[in-house]
Amino acid sequence: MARNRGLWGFLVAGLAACGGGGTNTDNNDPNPPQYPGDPGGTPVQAAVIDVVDNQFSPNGVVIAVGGTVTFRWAGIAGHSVTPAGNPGFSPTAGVSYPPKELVVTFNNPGTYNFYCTIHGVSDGYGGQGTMTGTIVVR
Ligand SMILES: [Cu+2]
Repeated sequence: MARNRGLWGFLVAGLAACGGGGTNTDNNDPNPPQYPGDPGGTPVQAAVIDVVDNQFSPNGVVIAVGGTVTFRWAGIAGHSVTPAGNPGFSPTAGVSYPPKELVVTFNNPGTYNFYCTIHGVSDGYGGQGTMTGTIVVR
């Protein structure tokens, strides 16, 4: 039981440190989240990213300037789509559940990192911090 309280304390502290959102670029974070980066390949006009437990699938896409990314919630747990640093994008989504879709149009070239505020923060949920993704526009 003490072990469980310790874990929950850690999780609560992690969420509090994050402030429920923001840019997730805290330089004092000893374990900052990793982003997948450019997956390569030919840009497409429209891509779909499934928001599942607990990852973005795929976690990297390349789209053409003016193209769209549709985020499609398909998990049991709640997840957000939150831009990390610059450039950002909008609209975004706070912690959400199916059925939900979020369509974002990207009109400027760049590398757009994003994460889930629950599962992509620092060490993340259960020490995994893996719910991050990268959209490359070129
Ligand atoms: Cu999540």
